[in-house]
Amino acid sequence: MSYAHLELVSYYLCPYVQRAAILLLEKNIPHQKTYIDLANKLEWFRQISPLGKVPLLKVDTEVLFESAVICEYLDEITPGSLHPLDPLEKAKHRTWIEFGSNILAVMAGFFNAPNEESFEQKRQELMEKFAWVERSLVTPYFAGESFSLVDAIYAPIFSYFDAFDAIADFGIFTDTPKVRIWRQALKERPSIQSAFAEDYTHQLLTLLKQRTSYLSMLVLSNPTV
Ligand SMILES: N[C@@H](CCC(=O)N[C@@H](CS)C(=O)NCC(=O)O)C(=O)O
Repeated sequence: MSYAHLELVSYYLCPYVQRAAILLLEKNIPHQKTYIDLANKLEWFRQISPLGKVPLLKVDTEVLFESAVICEYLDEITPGSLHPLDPLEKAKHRTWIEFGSNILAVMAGFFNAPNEESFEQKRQELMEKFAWVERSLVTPYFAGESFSLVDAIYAPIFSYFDAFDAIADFGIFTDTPKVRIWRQALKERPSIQSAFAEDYTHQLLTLLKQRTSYLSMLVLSNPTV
């Protein structure tokens, strides 16, 4: 199969970038990766990124942005769609992809909460979100035995929780046994294992230590992390 020249413009710890990285590996698509420093956005990046965000996918001379769109494109240019064929089922999968982005936004609040009260509020919100996911999950993957796009979207969410688990048990998945099974199945998937560097959790914890949030205070006061 021949493809256009694909270049994923990335940032090392970005969960949205990781979605596209998983798709590229899952579907065995030749590509190049370019890492940028989001704290120091270079002019070439500003010129091609309408939102100033990663990921971007350069497709020959064209540029795509927004991770969910990039993932759908990568799925469509390769055989064997990771979306259901039935339009209603496909639409349902897309709604859960959107929900995954919503979870990431709450996670950013959890990561950056300035005090215990707002941290607890975000923790509760995350538990509510995963209770919704629990009701729609089949397992071992989102829709059962077949890996789908929704799986690629949620894997980076769970990778962030690997870092949070190293700090303490925040009990977010205590009441969602199916989500726990799903998380484990994703962790064992080769494309997902290859998408994350071995020191991903360590890097994430290092980033967290540089913040001034309630969670970073918890990391700094935990001698085992
Ligand atoms: N909705 C976007 C979100 C991407 C996003 O928020 N990327 C972050 C890094 S994880 C970013 O580039 N932030 C840079 C900035 O906001 O200046 C997507 O799904 O691609």
